[in-house]
Amino acid sequence: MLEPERTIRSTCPYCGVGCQVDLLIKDAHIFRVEAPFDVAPNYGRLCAKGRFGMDYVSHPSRLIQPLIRKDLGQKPRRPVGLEGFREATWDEALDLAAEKIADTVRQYGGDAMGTFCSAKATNEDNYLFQKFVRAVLGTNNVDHCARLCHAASVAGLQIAIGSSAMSNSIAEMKDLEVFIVTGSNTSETHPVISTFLRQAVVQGGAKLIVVDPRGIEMTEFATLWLRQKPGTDVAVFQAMAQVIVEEGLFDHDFIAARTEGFEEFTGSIVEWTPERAESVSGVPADLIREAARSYASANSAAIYWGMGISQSVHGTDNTLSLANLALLTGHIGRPGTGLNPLRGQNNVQGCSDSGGLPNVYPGYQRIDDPEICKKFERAWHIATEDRRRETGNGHRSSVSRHSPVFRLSNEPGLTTMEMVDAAESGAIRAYYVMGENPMMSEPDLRHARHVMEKLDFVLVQDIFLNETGEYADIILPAVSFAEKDGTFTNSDRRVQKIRAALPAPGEARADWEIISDLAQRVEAKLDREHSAGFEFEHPAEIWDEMARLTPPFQGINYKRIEREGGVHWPCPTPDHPGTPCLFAESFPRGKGQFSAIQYRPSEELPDENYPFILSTGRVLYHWHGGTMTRRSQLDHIYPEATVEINPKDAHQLGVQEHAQVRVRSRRGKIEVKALVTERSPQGTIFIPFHFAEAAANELTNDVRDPQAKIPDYKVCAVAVELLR
Ligand SMILES: Nc1nc2c(c(=O)[nH]1)N[C@H]1C(S)=C(S)[C@@H](COP(=O)(O)OP(=O)(O)OC[C@H]3O[C@@H](n4cnc5c(=O)[nH]c(N)nc54)[C@H](O)[C@@H]3O)O[C@H]1N2
Ligand SMILES: Nc1nc2c(c(=O)[nH]1)N[C@H]1C(S)=C(S)[C@@H](COP(=O)(O)OP(=O)(O)OC[C@H]3O[C@@H](n4cnc5c(=O)[nH]c(N)nc54)[C@H](O)[C@@H]3O)O[C@H]1N2
Ligand code: SF4
Ligand SMILES: [Mo]
Repeated sequence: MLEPERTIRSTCPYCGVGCQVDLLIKDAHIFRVEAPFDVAPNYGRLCAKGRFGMDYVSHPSRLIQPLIRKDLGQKPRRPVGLEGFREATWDEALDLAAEKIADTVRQYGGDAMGTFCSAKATNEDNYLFQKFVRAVLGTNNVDHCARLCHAASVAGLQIAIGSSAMSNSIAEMKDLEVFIVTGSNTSETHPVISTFLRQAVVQGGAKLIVVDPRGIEMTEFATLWLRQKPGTDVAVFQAMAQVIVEEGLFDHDFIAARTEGFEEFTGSIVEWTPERAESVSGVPADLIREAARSYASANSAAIYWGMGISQSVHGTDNTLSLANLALLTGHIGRPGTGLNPLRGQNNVQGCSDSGGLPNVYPGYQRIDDPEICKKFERAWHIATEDRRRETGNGHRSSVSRHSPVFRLSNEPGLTTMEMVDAAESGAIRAYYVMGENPMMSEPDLRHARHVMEKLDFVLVQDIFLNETGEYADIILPAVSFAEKDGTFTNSDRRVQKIRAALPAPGEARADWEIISDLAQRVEAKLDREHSAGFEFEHPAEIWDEMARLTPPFQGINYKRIEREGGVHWPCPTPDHPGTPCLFAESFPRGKGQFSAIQYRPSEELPDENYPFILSTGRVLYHWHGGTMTRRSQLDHIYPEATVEINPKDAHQLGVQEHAQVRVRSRRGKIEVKALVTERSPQGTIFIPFHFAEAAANELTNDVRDPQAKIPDYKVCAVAVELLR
């Protein structure tokens, strides 16, 4: 057996569970991954990706040198592989990137930049990224994949309670009494969490209510399975609320003390009887009644959800319909209860927390609050000149004689999908994409490609050349999680460490180092009098700067994380224990807000020409656009694109197991291998979006939820035909 040269404790780079791992290293390779039994949140458990999926780190196609496009400046921009780039030194690549960015800002203003930070990168990387965007480029156009993910959960929870993180902890899961899992294929997407949920049922006798159109593995140990038609959640959850109200199962005291809007809400659900919901959703009325009684009469009951709720044209309403249930029953603010959106990426919670959003600084401090804005301007040495002169002679006009004084923008920036629109209209001229792959993850890729072709300048920073990198003018090679220090924040808000276990491949540098170098070059080109501050020796210093400016992080530092393994924010002071369970006393918005909402059908429903609903999502062995997992041995287990088809539909189409089929929508077509399975309800097919050669997003629709701006990845209309 191989003996490790060293063993390094780190955090899994895949999903938001944030499993703690021990990386066993020999000859500059991770040759085995183990999990410590004594450490939260996974206590020795790992899934296939954590255990076997880390080998992407040593894949020969890792980027090891900066690259510059050979046909730089040619329009329209075409996607090219490695052969379309030439190697460059860091100096050349960064200088050119800085020149292009500074040009864009000078010519069109900072708002002409569209920037994407990364839920794969650390809190420190993302803090610095948004600092660069805000304090140097002068725009709030910064967003990340959360927009394509839990945006509607965030929008709904903000309305209902004024916070958007998961309210309760992973540690509570094994002791649940009753819980609802909806729109979450937990055993494939948060596998270690699913083992705790399963333990609650199998060992603790907990009751699980699954509300999901697909026959996912979670249904196998569910007490109740409500199999609704895709996109009909509001009807089902409103009807559950109707039962709870009609049968008097609600919590009077909680409603009186901690909520508002109850009267209006009850008025809005009177007509949503289980029978009416059945006619819309196909879920038998009695099942809805049973689920409502079970959830409402438990001492404690929790709700967990995923993309089936959020990625919808009415994702915000879906979320509100879940929040209504928790507020009705008082199942929030205690262990074993709560509203729990399971966060997807390893650090999507942290990327948002660190200010990677267009409307807030770190810690969700609003960019349009003048006091907050002043705080950040002071910390980032902005407009100091301006302030001096203001206090000196009382008016600002004197300063604009030379050049306008730079201030932080208090205009909310554009969201991911709005940036695509702005790039199309020409309002955005250049992109900076760190650790995302929009050319696989955005809906309607034909449209997304068209937009990429038009941009003046595209800067990509990644560990591999992905489908988005193919459109880049310059590619900056980043190190992976295994080659740097930093922190990730998992789904239950626990800030945990990653630690450098391997040397950087080639000349690759940590994201924070790249950003800080680039930022200083752009500052120089824009003749900024003072640097906003990008000189750091170690990510711990970046964390400390962010924590100083962010009240809920102020009690957290690297030493403490080292000592305790991880700390749950909010943690306002060094002697605060951290907060695994939120909202015991009150909600951030004060009282919980009931919402009167109405069921609305999905946007693009099947018709004669496109008779099936397409639902897209994930499988256990792959990750999003596949950039990482398809460069791992996991790809041997699940090597090709598939479509799940119900046996009755397959029969009608003449499709046998493993036949090749073509799937078409109004936007594109792909060819995939059929899996004939009852997992798919009749009339709905399911395609994972991991495979570039048959990208599900060629088919999807970019129609969005009006509040959350999230596209509907779960319902569009397609046609299926047998190829061979
Ligand atoms: N293996 C793997 N794990 C991952 C990821 C990955 O790419 N691969 N990605 C991570 C990320 S970023 C995320 S966001 C999470 C996502 O985790 P999930 O949300 O669990 O992932 P999806 O595959 O999108 O599954 C959504 C579920 O919603 C159901 N659904 C579809 N339509 C509806 C509907 O109308 N209503 C309801 N209630 N449910 C519906 C689907 O049947 C499915 O069970 O996974 C994370 N974990
Ligand atoms: N059809 C369909 N589309 C979807 C969804 C769906 O359910 N259906 N789900 C949506 C959801 S929930 C999400 S979250 C998005 C995800 O969409 P993206 O975030 O665009 O997808 P990823 O493939 O995770 O992209 C991560 C990139 O980061 C790189 N990377 C990894 N580690 C590092 C690092 O340390 N530094 C840097 N710089 N780069 C790194 C990887 O190589 C990869 O290129 O997809 C969305 N798209
Ligand atoms: S459950 Fe998530 S964090 Fe844990 S090993 Fe699997 S992918 Fe990694
Ligand atoms: Mo996600």
